[in-house]
This record gives sequence, structure tokens and C-alpha cells, in this order.
Amino acid sequence: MAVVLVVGKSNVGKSTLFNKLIGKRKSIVADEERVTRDVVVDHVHFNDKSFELVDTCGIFSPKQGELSEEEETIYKKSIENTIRMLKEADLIPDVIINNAGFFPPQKEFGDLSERQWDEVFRINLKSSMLVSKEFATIAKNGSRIVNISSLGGIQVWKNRIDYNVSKSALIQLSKALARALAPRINVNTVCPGFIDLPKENNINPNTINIGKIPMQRYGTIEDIFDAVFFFATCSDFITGQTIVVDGGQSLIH
Ligand SMILES: Nc1nc2c(ncn2[C@@H]2O[C@H](COP(=O)(O)OP(=O)(O)OP(=O)(O)O)[C@@H](O)[C@H]2O)c(=O)[nH]1
Ligand SMILES: [Mg+2]
Repeated sequence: MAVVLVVGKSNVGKSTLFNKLIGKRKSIVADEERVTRDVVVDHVHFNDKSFELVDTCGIFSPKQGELSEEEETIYKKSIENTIRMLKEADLIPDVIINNAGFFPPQKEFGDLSERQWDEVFRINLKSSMLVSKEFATIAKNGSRIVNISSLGGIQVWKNRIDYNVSKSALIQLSKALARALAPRINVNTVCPGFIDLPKENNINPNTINIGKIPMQRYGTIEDIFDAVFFFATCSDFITGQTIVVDGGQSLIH
């Protein structure tokens, strides 16, 4: 049976993806880095295909003296296990999800500083360009990039000029990369609307009226996951495209 490995940097959601695909909470998920130490294996049946899915430890380069002797030994062992499994793997999912984003404070145009503008563009746009550039040097045929833009990338909001323009530019970056990196890598964009992140307490019902959302609710992490998962697994003929996950809000604004 085919062996599929989930590998990558620490704390990027490898175990979350693993658990979602196997449909169980088998691998430990936590806010802290370097949680997965063992190789965790389970069986997956997906799209009429069966395979062994393997969750691995996060790969990082510890600085001199960063790890205690005991931690260093555990890390080396974990990496050895990952490399051993890599040699046995038939397929490594090559998907990059550029999710880093910054929602800056509202500023009237006259008060918008060059510093804030640069910071928003550095986090919301330049980071995706740099990660994609690195990824393109190592990615195999059939790899994917999914950029997370925003409803704010297709709308103009009050006193959010920097945010709106950076997220709009990210959609255009995806399209430009879809052309530049074809046929090896497909590149698509997800634009979340108002998503309720319970841990971050990010929705203020006074400013974001649920009555303006045709589906009469805020979005959830699962709603976004569905769109990202689609682009991560869809036909490679779908590239340079954008899915807006906003409960229909963009239709009435
Ligand atoms: N906002 C957000 N958080 C996520 C997502 N996926 C995972 N997380 C959170 O990110 C944190 C790390 O997730 P893990 O699945 O443990 O990450 P990992 O890559 O397995 O981490 P290590 O095993 O430590 O290398 C947890 O707090 C998750 O709840 C996502 O798509 N969006
Ligand atoms: Mg993990």
C-alpha cells in the first residue's frame, strides 16, 4: 500500500491535517512548537484510494545552545525517524499555504504612515512571494500553492486602504505565479469573509452585522479548510483561481 508522508516546519499544522484526513484525533495537536516527536501512522481511505498516512516531527535548524542535551538527542532521533520514513514514502504532499496575514489598525488616508504601509505589505504580500520563490526551487511536478487573501481583497473598506490593496495584490500575485510556475505548480487563492475564530475573539457584532451576510452566520475555520483542501487536492487544470468564502456577503455589498 502507498505510504504518504506529511513533512515540514514545526507548528504549521501537520498533525491537524493528519487528523483531518484520518478522521480521528490520533496525533497530538498543540499551540506549542515541536510537539510531534514520534512517527504516527494510520490508514486513510480518500477519493476511492487507500493509503498509509504518516505524521512526522517538524523540521527546524536549532541554534547553538537552543536545545538541552536531552532535547537535542530526542530531536536527532525524531529527524532520523522522519528521514527513514521519507525513504519509504511513495508520495509527499507538496502544498504550501501562505496564511500569514496582518489586519492593521484603521487609518484615514491622511494618517496612514509609510511605516504601517510597508509593514502590511511585508506581511500580507512579500512573505507569500518569498515563500513561493523558495518553494519553487524544490517543488516537484504537481505541487500546489494556496494563498489566503481576504474578502477585503475584492472590496474597499472604510479606512483600510493598506489592507485592501495588499490583499488585492495577493490575488494578482497568485494569478501571476500561476502563469509563471505552470505547468509544474498550480497556484490559487482563498478569500475568507468574516470568520469567527473563538480563540482570538476577533468578531465584534456591533461592527460586523450578521444581517449583512446572506447565509446569516459568520464563517468557521472548517469553511476555510474546505476551500483550501479543495485547492490542495483538485485537478491541476484549475490554476490562478479565487474562491470567496464569505457566506455570500460580497454579493450584496
Ligand atoms: N489559524 C489556524 N491554526 C491552525 C491551522 N492548522 C493548525 N492550526 C493550529 O496550529 C497549531 C499547531 O498545529 P499542529 O497540527 O500541532 O502543528 P504541527 O505542524 O503538527 O506541529 P509540530 O508537531 O509541533 O511540528 C495548533 O494550535 C493548531 O490548532 C489552521 O489552518 N489555521
Ligand atoms: Mg505535529
